[in-house]
Parts: sequence; structure tokens; C-alpha cells
Amino acid sequence: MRLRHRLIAALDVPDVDRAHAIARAVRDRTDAIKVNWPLILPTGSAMIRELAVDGYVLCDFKLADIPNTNRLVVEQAIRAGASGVICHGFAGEDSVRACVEAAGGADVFVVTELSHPGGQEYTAKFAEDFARLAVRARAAGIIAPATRPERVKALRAIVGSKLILAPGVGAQGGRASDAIAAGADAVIVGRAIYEAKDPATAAREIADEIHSVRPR
Ligand code: NUP
Repeated sequence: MRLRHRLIAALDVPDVDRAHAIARAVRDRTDAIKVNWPLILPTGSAMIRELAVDGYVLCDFKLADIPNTNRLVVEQAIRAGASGVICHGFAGEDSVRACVEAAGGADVFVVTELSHPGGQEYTAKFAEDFARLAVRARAAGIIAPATRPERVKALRAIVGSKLILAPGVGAQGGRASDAIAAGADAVIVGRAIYEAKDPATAAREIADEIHSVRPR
């Protein structure tokens, strides 16, 4: 993933026309469009294919299955045009390795600690283990919570130069500049962009905030 803006838009918009309109509006202010089930269930892999024409698509399928099923899903995502996929660490190293192998040269990101309050109940207890697993399995990077910048900092110490993508900015209460200052390479932002009256302006403002702490 090439990071220029350090901003990834989460397009959790089930309406195909609105999703395309928002993607077009924010493309040149973001490094990637992240898609998840709210968009892919109604639109299918055709949506991945269409979005991939204009750049990096990150499939946030949070894969947590047996290695064979993970592999089959990743193969389909890559075939449709995805440049990256997100998987969970808790399914174990063989399951993560299956994603990395199936991705070929594409990126795999491993969720460490989920950004919502419930993420502290279970995932936080194993987040360091998941980060070490991501390094061993040669994943491109990890997902770490922008809602808890001190955790981003702790996980950075484990993953070295691997990428850290941080969701939880805006609607979940995190600040983009705090996450970047704590060591995230990029933030993932959904509602604060796609629910904004003007998504392009919202994306530009977040990118400006990021560049106030980490100049281009
Ligand atoms: O820990 C995570 N937290 C999180 O919010 C891991 C994620 N992948 N996400 C995703 O990021 C979540 O599924 C959603 O697509 C996006 C955040 O959206 P929002 O809270 O900015 O609207």
C-alpha cells in the first residue's frame, strides 16, 4: 500500500450508487477504499471489481476461519481486484498464513485489538500475540485501535516497520492526529466521511489534521 494521504475511507454504504459517488468524491484524498459486508453483501464481488479500476481496494472481511476457507475467500477477493484483505489473528497462525499465501503479493492485515469498547474484553488481552503472529506470518501489517493511541504505540514497538492501520476515528471517538502521532501509518475512517454532508471536504479536513502532525 502506497501511503500519500495516510487516510483510508471505509465505504460501509449499502447503496451502490451512493457508494460509487462517495468513492469518486474521496478517491484523490485517500490511499484506499475499504469495503466490508454492508456494501459487499448487496453488491457482490462486482463492486470490488468496479472500485479497483480506480485504485486500492481493501477487503475488510475479518477472516477467522480454517486455513482452507480463508484461502478460498482470499483467492476470490484477489481475483475480483482487491489489493489487500483483513483477517483476524485469533483463528491461529495457520489461518493467517493461509491468507498470506493466497494473497500472493497482495497485502494482508491482521486485526490485533478491536477499536470498540468490547475490544478490550478479549482481543486486547492477546493483541501483542496477534502482532507478533502478523510479523512471523509476513503480513503487510496490523489493524490497531485509533480509540486507544497508547495501544497503537505499544503495538508499534512489536511490529517495527510493518504497516499499522488504525480505525476508530470520528464516530468511535478517536482522533486521526492522535493515532498518527502514536505511530499509526494511516487511519481508517467510515461514518465521519460517508455520513458527512460533503464527504470530499470531510476527507480533506482529516487529511489536513494528519499532516499537521506528520508532514507529507
Ligand atoms: O478494530 C476495528 N475497528 C473498526 O472500526 C477493525 C475494523 N476493521 N474496523 C472497521 O473500520 C469497521 O468495521 C468499519 O468498517 C470501520 C470504522 O468505521 P467508522 O466507525 O469510522 O464508521
